[in-house]
Amino acid sequence: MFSGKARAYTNIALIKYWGKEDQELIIPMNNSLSLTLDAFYTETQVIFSEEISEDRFYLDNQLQDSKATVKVSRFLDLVRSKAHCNLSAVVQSQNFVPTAAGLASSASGLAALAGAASAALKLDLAPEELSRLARRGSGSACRSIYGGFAEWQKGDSDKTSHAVKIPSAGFENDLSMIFVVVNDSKKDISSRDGMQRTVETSAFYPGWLTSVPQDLAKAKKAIAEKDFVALGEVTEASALKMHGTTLAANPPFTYWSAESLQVMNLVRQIRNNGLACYFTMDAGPNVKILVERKNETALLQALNSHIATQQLVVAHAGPAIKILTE
Ligand code: 2P0
Repeated sequence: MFSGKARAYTNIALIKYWGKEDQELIIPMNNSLSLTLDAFYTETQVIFSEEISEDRFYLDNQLQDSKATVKVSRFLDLVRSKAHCNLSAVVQSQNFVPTAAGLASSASGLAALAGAASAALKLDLAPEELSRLARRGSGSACRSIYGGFAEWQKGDSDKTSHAVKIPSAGFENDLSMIFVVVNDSKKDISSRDGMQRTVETSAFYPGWLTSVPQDLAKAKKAIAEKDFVALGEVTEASALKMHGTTLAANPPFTYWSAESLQVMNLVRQIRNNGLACYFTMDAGPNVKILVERKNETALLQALNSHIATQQLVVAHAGPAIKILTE
């Protein structure tokens, strides 16, 4: 029996990943930059054993169906092949999220799975190798190997596409991210399907790709100079550009709901009143607001009269993946 356990934290991209150059290897079309957060994480234990004949996957103590299990099995196959192991595994995953409002993340989930499975089979991977492995499960997971700021360098092969830590002299500890959980009645389009449709059909996609290098450079300069306003501006711009591409896809789609727009407008209004804060959004209707930690309470007060407290989740910079002893 070979057992390993890991805890990985989710990350939110400030410069977004949107589109794949290679769908099988998950090589992205552009570099991205993220902040790992403390509020949401996944703990996963993987036990490879001769006593079972097929993989079993439990999420939050519930045995998952064959569709969810196949995804985990495919990922485990990568780890098994690296370790020359043909044992089946029991995977137990727990998502730790402050509310039950659909905030579970594939980034923390696949990073934790990569960490636990590779630890179980004693692969002893360096961070960049673990990042490469996590990337094969879900692109954004490769950034959750690191605490604080990380950049996923797209590279051009399985070997060269991985995340690296961005030196920041602790700037991430000056920041807060407030999640605004909004309701959405629309049917979901997974980020995997959404980004692929955008790459293949959106008239705006070439514009997105052209703009990323400048935005990435701005974000890295802002981090180096601890310039919150510059980082906030480019974060919001990157999200708006990414979401702009989906409107020109065929068929067109958007992850925004009416409530998302209301929250975005509220953020602009609060900013116009003198409190520096900036929004970002991912493949769903929730809005995340970046603010300096010293202004976190003031922002929560400003949001208070418009948004119910239960809809707000406060996060700060989180740590790197941790391999846990059982
Ligand atoms: C990001 N997103 O940079 C972007 C912005 C959503 C919007 O990475 O297909 O679950 O597994 O590589 O990583 C979410 O997509 O997609 C994502 P796959 P993933 O965070």
